[in-house]
Amino acid sequence: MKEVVAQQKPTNHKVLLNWVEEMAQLCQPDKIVWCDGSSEEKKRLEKEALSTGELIELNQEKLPGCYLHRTAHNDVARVEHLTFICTKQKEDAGPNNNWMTPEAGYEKARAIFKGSMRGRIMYVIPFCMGPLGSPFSKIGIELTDSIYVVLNMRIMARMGKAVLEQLGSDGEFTKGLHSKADLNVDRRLILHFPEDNTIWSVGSGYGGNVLLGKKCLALRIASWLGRREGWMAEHMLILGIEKPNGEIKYITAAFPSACGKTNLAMLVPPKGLKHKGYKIWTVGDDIAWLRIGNQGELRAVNPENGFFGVLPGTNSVTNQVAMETMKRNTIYTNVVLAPDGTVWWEGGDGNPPAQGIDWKGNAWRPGMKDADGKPVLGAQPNSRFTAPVAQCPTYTEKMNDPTGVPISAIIFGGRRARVAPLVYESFNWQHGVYVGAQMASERTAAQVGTLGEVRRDPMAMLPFCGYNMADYWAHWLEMGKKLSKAPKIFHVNWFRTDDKGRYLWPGFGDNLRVLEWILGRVEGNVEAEQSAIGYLPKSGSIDLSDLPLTPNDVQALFSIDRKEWLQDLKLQDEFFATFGNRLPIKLAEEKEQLRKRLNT
Ligand code: OXD
Ligand code: MN
Repeated sequence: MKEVVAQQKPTNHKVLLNWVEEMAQLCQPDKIVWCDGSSEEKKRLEKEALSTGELIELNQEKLPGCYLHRTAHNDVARVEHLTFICTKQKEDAGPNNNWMTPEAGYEKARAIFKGSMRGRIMYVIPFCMGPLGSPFSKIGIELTDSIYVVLNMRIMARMGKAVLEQLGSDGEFTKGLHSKADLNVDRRLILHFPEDNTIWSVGSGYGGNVLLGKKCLALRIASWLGRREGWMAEHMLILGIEKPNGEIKYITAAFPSACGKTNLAMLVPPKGLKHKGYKIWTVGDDIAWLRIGNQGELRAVNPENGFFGVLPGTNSVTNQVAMETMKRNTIYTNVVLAPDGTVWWEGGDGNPPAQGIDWKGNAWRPGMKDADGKPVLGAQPNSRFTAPVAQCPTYTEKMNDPTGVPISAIIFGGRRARVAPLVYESFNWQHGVYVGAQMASERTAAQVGTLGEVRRDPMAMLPFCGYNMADYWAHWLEMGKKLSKAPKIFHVNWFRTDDKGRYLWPGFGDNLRVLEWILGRVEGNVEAEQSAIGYLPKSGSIDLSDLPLTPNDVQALFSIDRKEWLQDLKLQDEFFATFGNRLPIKLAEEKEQLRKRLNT
């Protein structure tokens, strides 16, 4: 190591200083740089990244402050098969996680980290998930050899000097170590050591694997901390619905990755409902930290400070608010670079450029085919934008409220062509927890694997629950007992298709129609019908005016096919059985009661 300490140390936190020193001994960087979060630092890092090609400058007139980044071709999504929870006991990680002992994890990863930062700088990023000083918030330190990571973390979290000040000389923090190493997939590991409050990520440069505040801390480690400390970390958007009388109700919604959380969080009221005067406020699009408030209500904070959203399919019709948000100060990852220095992606606005450079850095034309005759995509299907939440036209200062926002309803939802109806309400909290626990969804491009395959994804947390999911469900049930004003729990499915595979529901802005029904149920002023699976909207209780739906479509959207549900229950049986006797008895009972109702 040429120069271990390049700056005056900006902290006297001994544990932190010793740990940075120890990690530097392991990774052998040429230099250590403590990030202060200043705009000078941002400029310096951008300049450096431009000089190495880590960033490409976009047209600064059309996209001020925007840059393009390309990942390695083999490094475009989260790698669930290389993501591990390292606990002393295998049962504590549960069948929902890949597991290693902490000793094995540290040993394997240490061999890859060893000397991995030679010739590179190790950046020390102090960051805070949640508003600084809020009782919800947690501090982390990420050590990384990637400027892309530093610049993304600047957007995604509160970071820099103020965080070190908050940490003081002995505050607790999550220790995150990241190195790109050689980006070799055979030497890639995303390891979590919840018993040590530590994350080690090596061999990747893709956001979901390396922005350690996001999935690794704010979900996997935080879910573990939440159980210990009596709160919850969830894969949920948070939005406020302002009614014409000015009252705002907040809801959270858990959908699996790339199933429209960002779109719902930024919903624009559709033409047909505009006259009703609803306004939507975006508090968060991916993660919610939930605590019980003084009045026994559930309160939510978005721990993040930016969006890391999926681009393909995002356009001015599907998400006008996101398009506005990413017009400046945005990092685009893995999209087409047009000759005029702007960017394009499949399902984006306007026509593709007649020629451009694709996400792999190759010359690209629309309609190109590969050697097998398959279309060559210009943008990677999991291409992303990173943009500050504060740039969102539906941004609300409530995002910085240290006490969070009160939650009136929790929505679970998956991407399912069949089985689940458009919306239903659970009978009560316990039944709602079961509804979340049996969630299933088709696999998307956000994780490596077979697209479209249906898998159970309880609470949309399968890839993110940092401990045994059976214990996580028990924690949900316990939280319900402590909530004297528990939110109602609903399930939605925007993705139901007809026999020809056509989506039955228009989705996007029109999802407000379903949210309106949900609010009505919360306030007790719309009607529902009891069914075997929960409360369904009574005919006419959801405003479907001006929608091009045939009576058959409506029937199909709200129908429950008992045979399909009973078949699905068999898959639930298999899934729940993997948790053995750790499965809370109450969930097994809910499942059997559903079977009984379906058979009656
Ligand atoms: C995400 C994901 O990036 O869930 O939010 O993969
Ligand atoms: Mn997500």
